[in-house]
Amino acid sequence: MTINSALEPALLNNAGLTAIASRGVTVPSYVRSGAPGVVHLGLGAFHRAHQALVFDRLLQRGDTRWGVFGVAMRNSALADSLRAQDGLYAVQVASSAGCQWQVGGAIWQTAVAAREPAQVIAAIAAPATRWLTLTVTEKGYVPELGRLIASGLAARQAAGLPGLTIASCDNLVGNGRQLQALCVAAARQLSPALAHWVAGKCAFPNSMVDRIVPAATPQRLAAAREALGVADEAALGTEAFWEWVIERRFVEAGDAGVLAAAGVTVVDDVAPFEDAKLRLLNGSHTVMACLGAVAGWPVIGECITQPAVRSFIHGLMTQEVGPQLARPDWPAYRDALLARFANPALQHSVHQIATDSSQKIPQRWPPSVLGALRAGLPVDRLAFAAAAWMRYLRGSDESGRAYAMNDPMASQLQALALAHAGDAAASVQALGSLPAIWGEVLPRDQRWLALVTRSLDAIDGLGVLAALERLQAGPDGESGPVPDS
Ligand code: CS2
Repeated sequence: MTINSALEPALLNNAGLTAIASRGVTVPSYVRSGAPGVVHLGLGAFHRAHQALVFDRLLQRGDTRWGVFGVAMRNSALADSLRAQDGLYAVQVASSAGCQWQVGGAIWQTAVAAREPAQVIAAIAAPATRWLTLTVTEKGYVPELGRLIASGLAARQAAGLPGLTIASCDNLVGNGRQLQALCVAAARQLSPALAHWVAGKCAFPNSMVDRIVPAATPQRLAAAREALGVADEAALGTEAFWEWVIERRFVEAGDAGVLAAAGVTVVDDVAPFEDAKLRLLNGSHTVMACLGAVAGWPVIGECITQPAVRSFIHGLMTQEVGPQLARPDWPAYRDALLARFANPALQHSVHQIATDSSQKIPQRWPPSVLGALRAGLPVDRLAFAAAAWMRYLRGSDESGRAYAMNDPMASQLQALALAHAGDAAASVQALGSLPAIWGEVLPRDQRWLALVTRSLDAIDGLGVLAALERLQAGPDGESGPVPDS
């Protein structure tokens, strides 16, 4: 034994599972080999703590078709860590009843799309593959992705294999339809016959996926080592809540019943669920991310436990967004969200959520603003959200501490925000007029722009917390106190 191996704890892998189970951790008890039935693109934390655990549940029930060929788009360190661990990783699930560790076993093989595209194409084209799932983030839906998928599908068509069920699990409106358009367009570049085959033989269900999965921290990895007795470089933490609502649109119709038995909700129309989730959960997340970054509250749990933030988020959901939603149980979903945001075990970083805000805001806020304006609902809190984002873009908090912004438009947006800092009207004119973020209508809506300007002025003059309090006190005709009923 070398000195190193004596000091370094062993890694999580197949051989250690029995010992890990004896520590009270749930581990996969099925055979983890064979040809995977699912190819997943985007191996990030979300997939591993969500769909991959649904597939784990199906495998645990003896349905061997749900092993995953996991593809990291670029992150070779993650794919290599998982490979060194036989695809295993631990998830700490935190509920009000306490924390429970489980080891997910659905990932059987891994590859990196940027490094091993031929392996990914071969996996999509493999006879055993039935599903392709994706979590590639909002900015991942680019022609290059379409070309990768179309190359795999071309090989399937040429081999006379059946089409695939191809499920986008990203936070986009009509995610299945958007992915279908991308794949059919890429297929058309290869041949009109392939485009026809993809449109006719593959199924692109829309779906809504929900589970809060913060990026792993060194503390989480240390806790995993403690619980497992071995090191796990891919360990994660998440909440007990999860929801996957998917449109009934599958190559094999029987998959509906199989997924439903594992806790997935199969529906004819995902839109009411998707709207509620994007606008209530993600919309609130993005505003808290901006407020927290500026005020110096590092995690969502710290934001939502401030009374002024909690009543702001409650009012945003209750008065401005909720009444527009078709999801019938949205008040219960809202109440559950307030509790989920406060989960102290999550430690969900505001800067993680603020990442790529320019790509996220278009799905999360403008549809609610437009809907509220049409319905005669207030938009004061949505305007405050827009102002908080404009303040966030300056890149430093209220104590003057600079933070990094991780966003494809960061330098352009920061330059605009800094050029007009201190002049709310000019800031709103510059940042509120971008059609890529706000669409075509809001940049011309003077009432909306005036409300955003007023909020940005208040944030600049009073600071985030006092501006939030004033917005809700409403002495000069702002949104006013939340009515009791
Ligand atoms: C978050 C989401 O980072 C973000 O943008 O809003 O990842 C959110 O936690 C999930 O969509 C929850 O289902």
